[in-house]
Amino acid sequence: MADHDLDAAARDILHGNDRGGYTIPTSGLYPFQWNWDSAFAAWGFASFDGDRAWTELETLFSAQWATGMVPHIVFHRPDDGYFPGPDVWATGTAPPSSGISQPPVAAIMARLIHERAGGTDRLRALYPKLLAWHRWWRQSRCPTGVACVTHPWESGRDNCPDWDPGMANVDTSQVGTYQRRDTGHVDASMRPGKLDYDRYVAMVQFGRACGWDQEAILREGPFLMGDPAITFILIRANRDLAAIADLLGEDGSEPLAWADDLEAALPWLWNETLQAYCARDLRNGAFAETISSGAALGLLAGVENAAMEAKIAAMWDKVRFGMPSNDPGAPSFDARRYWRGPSWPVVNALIAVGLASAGRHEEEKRLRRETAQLIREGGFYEYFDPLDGTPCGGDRFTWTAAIWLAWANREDA
Ligand code: 9WN
Repeated sequence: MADHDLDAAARDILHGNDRGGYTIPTSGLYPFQWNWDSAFAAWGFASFDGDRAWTELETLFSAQWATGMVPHIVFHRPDDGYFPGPDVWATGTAPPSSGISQPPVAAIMARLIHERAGGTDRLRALYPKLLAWHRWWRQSRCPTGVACVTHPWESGRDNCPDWDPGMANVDTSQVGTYQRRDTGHVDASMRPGKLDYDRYVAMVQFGRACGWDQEAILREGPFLMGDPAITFILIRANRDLAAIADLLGEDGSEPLAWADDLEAALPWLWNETLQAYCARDLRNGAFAETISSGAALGLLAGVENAAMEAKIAAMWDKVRFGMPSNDPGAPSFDARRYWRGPSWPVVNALIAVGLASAGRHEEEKRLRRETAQLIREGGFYEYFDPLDGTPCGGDRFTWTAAIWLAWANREDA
């Protein structure tokens, strides 16, 4: 298919997944609005419909909690095709939502959307909501400095080996029975395993039992790990928010100070053995035993580190198509199992934003070329085998279509 036909196909996917003001990630597997998926969807919409791009973000923020948290899933309307649904989360919010968040990429995307499609009034209305969400991250997810996740789903990189140390301590003895829905939609070998799911459910049950009291979750929850990827994303998002504040004539000093504090806390995530920033368990200090694609987001935050970059370059050189989500040399590497190896076009796009900011144009082009090749040859799938390019997971995927339109289809300068 020629690139202009792929552009049309990508727009068709965004329209097809549009449920009226928000997009679902893909029909069947994910029938609700997901947080960071929507931010990327908005970036894709901005390439042809600025108004619809802002609407996507506005709908997401219409579900913002009074605390400032923007939930990871918004259940705008019932659908029993996904587990765990609103009755399991039982957050009591309107609209119903999950009780955790997801990577705060919205401010990064809002700035890119504004550059591409304008919409200063829409940005102005969104600004206080973005600020409140970032403040929530600072108050409720940075207990010792770096950004932490209270559930692997909060990281957006669900079963990546980053979370193995924390997952090992989650007690599943009281979980009971439940019916998974994901494996009815895609091949089970491409999804997290049964023990992973038992642990995910145990964490949801804890949150529900304490009424989603975030302090209790931080203090006693079954899982709490520092995440280099979210820390990098939040540093960048805070600086982008400060730039947005400047543009709007607001005072951006608060998010700038949050970014500086996060950067100052980064040494706690430095893994001397692996020579990289790695996920680390707040409960017992244990580091993840592998380098993941999260480390490759360092440049997004302006964090340059030669030792880590050499490791990431070596990881990338071991595969043919984009950045693998896990080091192919690690025993935990699994080329098709979700976040334990596959290349994710959406993460490649985010890494590329960092590469472009750092002036690494050759690497950015290479990542774009490899990602575009995956899509041209495999279609708009959720993720891909990084060794042979086999498409995996859900098809007609919103964020893959979006990043094609916003980034991967770009001609080389
Ligand atoms: C749980 C929607 C989401 C993405 C995540 C991805 C996956 C959900 C799941 O799908 O997570 O949130 O059920 O597997 O890991 O990044 O936002 O596309």
